[in-house]
Amino acid sequence: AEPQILIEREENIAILRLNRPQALNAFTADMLVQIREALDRLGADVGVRAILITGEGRGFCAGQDLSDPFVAPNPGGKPKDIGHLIDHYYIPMALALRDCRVPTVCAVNGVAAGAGMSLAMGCDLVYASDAAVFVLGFNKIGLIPDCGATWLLPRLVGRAKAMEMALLGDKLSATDAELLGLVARTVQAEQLFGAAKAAALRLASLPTRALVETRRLFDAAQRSEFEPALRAESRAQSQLGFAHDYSEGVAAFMQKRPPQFDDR
Ligand code: T3D
Repeated sequence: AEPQILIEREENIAILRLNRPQALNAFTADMLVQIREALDRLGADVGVRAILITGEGRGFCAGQDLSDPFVAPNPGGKPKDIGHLIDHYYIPMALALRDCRVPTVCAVNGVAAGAGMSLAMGCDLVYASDAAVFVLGFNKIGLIPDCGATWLLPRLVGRAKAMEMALLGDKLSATDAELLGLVARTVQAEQLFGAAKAAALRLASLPTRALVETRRLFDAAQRSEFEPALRAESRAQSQLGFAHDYSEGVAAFMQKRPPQFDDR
């Protein structure tokens, strides 16, 4: 059988491709495990300084594979426990993405539906092809947005739009997604991969540890008052101040040369 994800290395970035194009890269349980393992493994590899996630074929990811016997309801039979799938497969993947030790870039090449949209939203930098479409779709199958969507979507687009997308489940074009702040940038389809790769390479040249701390503090600040956020910044800054990348960054600036960052 074809591998469900493909991993390539290019310079100091890793490219992770969802590879079930015939089903618009819908997730199977195996695939979720493989994505989680890849994020952990690549994030721990000092040769990898950014991870680019994209989909093979015309779709990015259609969310849970609804024909997977693991979850597909079997009329008349015993109902399946979706909670088991969420707890053991989706949550570990969502946490691996949130805690990834290098920055992540998503190139949304086509439709991102259900948990596929959550995967995209969970990445640090999201670029979308002008052919991409975003749809939660959970409402149509009697479920709630998951894989972090209830947390991520209202923060990205605000409650009003998040409610509209979740309750009505309409498709959003890439252009609208950019206007709403759901993606950082929309790029012409032919240029998407190149633009996302260039961004990943740029991230790879920057101080990884500081970038990952920035993600952590942005997320933490969402749950915090202003003053605790100031204190958390101070603690993180103090740690970073003792680290190599800070001395290297300042030295490189003073000596007018490119920096060589390597903290993790
Ligand atoms: O158990 C649980 O469900 C819990 C887990 C929750 C996490 C979730 O992600 S739930 C949400 C699951 N996803 C969806 O509900 C989306 C279902 N798909 C669609 O609504 C549409 O396919 C799209 C809007 C994504 C794209 O539409 P379109 O018209 O571009 O393509 P299509 O013709 O519908 O799909 C192309 C093929 O992919 C088709 O197969 P075929 O006919 O060519 O053999 C279609 O069946 C297949 N496909 C699309 N999405 C899925 C899928 N196969 C399995 N699972 C899918 N999710």
